[in-house]
Amino acid sequence: MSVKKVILGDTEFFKGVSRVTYEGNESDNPFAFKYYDPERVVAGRKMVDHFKFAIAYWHTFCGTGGDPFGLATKDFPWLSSGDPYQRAKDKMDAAFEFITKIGAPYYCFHDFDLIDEGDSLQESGKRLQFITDYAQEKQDESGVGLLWGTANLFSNPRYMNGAATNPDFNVVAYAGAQVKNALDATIRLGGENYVFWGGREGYMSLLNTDMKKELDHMGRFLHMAKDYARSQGFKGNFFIEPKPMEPSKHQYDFDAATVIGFLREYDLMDDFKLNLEFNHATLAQHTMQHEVQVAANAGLLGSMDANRGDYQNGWDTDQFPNNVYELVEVMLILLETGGLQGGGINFDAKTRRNSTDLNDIFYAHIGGMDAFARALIVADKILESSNYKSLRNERYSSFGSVEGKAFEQGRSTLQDIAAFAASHGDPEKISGRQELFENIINQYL
Ligand code: XLS
Ligand code: NI
Ligand code: NI
Repeated sequence: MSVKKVILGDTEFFKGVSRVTYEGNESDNPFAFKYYDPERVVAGRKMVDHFKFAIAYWHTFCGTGGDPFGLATKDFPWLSSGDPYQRAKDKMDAAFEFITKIGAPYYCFHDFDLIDEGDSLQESGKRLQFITDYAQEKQDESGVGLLWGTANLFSNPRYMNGAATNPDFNVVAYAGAQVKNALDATIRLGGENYVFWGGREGYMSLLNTDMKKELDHMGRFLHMAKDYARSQGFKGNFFIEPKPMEPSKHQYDFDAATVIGFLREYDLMDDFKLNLEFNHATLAQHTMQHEVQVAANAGLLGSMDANRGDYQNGWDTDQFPNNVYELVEVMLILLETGGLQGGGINFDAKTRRNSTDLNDIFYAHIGGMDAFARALIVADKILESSNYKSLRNERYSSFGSVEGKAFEQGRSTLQDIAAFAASHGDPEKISGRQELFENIINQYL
């Protein structure tokens, strides 16, 4: 899928910026890509298809910079109408103007990013249908697709004790109604995937929590959602997005390994994969590389939420990704394991609270897309031209011996390898040469 043309509503919101194009790294134009060239083929695929970049509706068009210590700082002109329906249309005009100007082939949303929640389930459903119709028009005009939809099951106070894992069945059922509507919208808009991020699916204190019961409920809920979507013809993937904490003290979808265990236990492996987020990985005390590798090992690497954390702050700062060295490590794994299954790269990132110009939104996304593009090019070169793979393989070469193979293939016993050890004496010290591996990335950057 690629963007057909720039789509303007009645008002042009991002005045003075036209379609962002690739100009190469000699260009000084801050509104041009230096590395992201959608048509360029790397490792057998166009860049546009490697990444499937998506714009996150919530941060980019709804996030006005408020934090626990202060009010909104960003005066988004598309939020000025007093009428929720008109405001939603204006916001969508701004969104499609930005998405088509930046040339992203996809976007992602929560139900109530698109339009404000109403004061009853009925009114909310009506609103969502209204804006889904409008989104359909916008998508058709532009060629932009929906990478994934989701339901916001964490902002409304009714979810303070959880959504699918709420101890009150009334709330669980309400969450079900909301997910049903969000699935309907996603399906109608040709959404390729559907995400569950369980911000409030967890606990604040185990003293008042029956964890086993709550996890069983979550398993049931996900089965129901999946069965409903399949019955409506949805062919895409469901993704679970792990995060260890924030807003809950402990979230059930802690990290990739935990989610994979959950999916196995509740028999959801056939329909669900993972949507991994950089800043969530680091909150779980992992690197993103670790999370990506864990998911790929299980064949469940679905999609990514791109951002970065902060070395000093311990929370989800959701900054735009710019650490090319780190991204190269991620792209190496992606290229070696066959890439994302069904998903793409969604910029779940926000400009800083004091980045108050509309142009900042362009700089941020251009920077992020360029960082990924550069990392892809470098990772491909490393795999194609350096001795990276052979150096790593060499570390495992002793498993190529007769005894090593017998071990790997399950043909030897503990007595066998004990006898092998007895006849071979103390192993030699073999360096892991970490610094040498690290230098390879720098050499190709
Ligand atoms: C929050 C999550 C959220 C999900 C979608 O930390 O990243 O934005 O991506 O609900
Ligand atoms: Ni996310
Ligand atoms: Ni996040």
